[in-house]
Amino acid sequence: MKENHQPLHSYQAYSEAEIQQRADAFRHIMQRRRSVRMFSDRAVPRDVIENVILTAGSAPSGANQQPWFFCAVSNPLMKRRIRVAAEHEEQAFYGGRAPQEWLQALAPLGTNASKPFLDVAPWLIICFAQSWHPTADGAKGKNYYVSESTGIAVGMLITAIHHAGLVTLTHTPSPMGFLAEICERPENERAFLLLPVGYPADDCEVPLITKKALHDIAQFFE
Ligand code: IYR
Repeated sequence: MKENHQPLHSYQAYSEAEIQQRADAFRHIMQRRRSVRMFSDRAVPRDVIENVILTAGSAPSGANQQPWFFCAVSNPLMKRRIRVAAEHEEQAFYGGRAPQEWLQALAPLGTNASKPFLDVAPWLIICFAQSWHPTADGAKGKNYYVSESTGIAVGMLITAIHHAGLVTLTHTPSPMGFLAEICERPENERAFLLLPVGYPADDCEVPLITKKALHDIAQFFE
């Protein structure tokens, strides 16, 4: 055995039939996920949020540097501050900063600068990416594959939220500088994504969209 290694104790073996059944069943679970913009204010217990963040934290990362940090906000005053700041940015975006082509791409989603979900949803999880790490002697240490790693962690976070029975939205107010300020994050971190988490509103609606077919997203070389 290599130094600092151990046998793969955690692997769970299944028969090929079980693997086929599990892959198919999980696809059906995940295909029910939708990005939700209309939230209920119903509370979600903190331990659920702790668990989905720990699932995200189990993601693979470049050199296992785990270059992510999550701020979970249920404090109403802080949610309000975030909403006000995000809507301020979005007003600039929808009111002129966004190129016409981008606004046209967003039109089918019916989004605009109003972001009520930012103070209605019981939790906001803000994901920060750590562009570098402070070394022992106070220098800037290099982090590897930061966007890839953080993107994978957020993908697992979204999967965990959906699997738990809650809904979320990958919200990207842009620019997101205000989030590091409000959350008082250190200078090596930049906001990566903001996810409101909770239950859908009773009258929740989602845009009519479709996902690409297998042949549009994959090619097999056998
Ligand atoms: N950040 C803006 C615009 C927006 C961008 C994408 I990419 C979307 O999928 C939806 C909206 C907003 O949140 O309104």
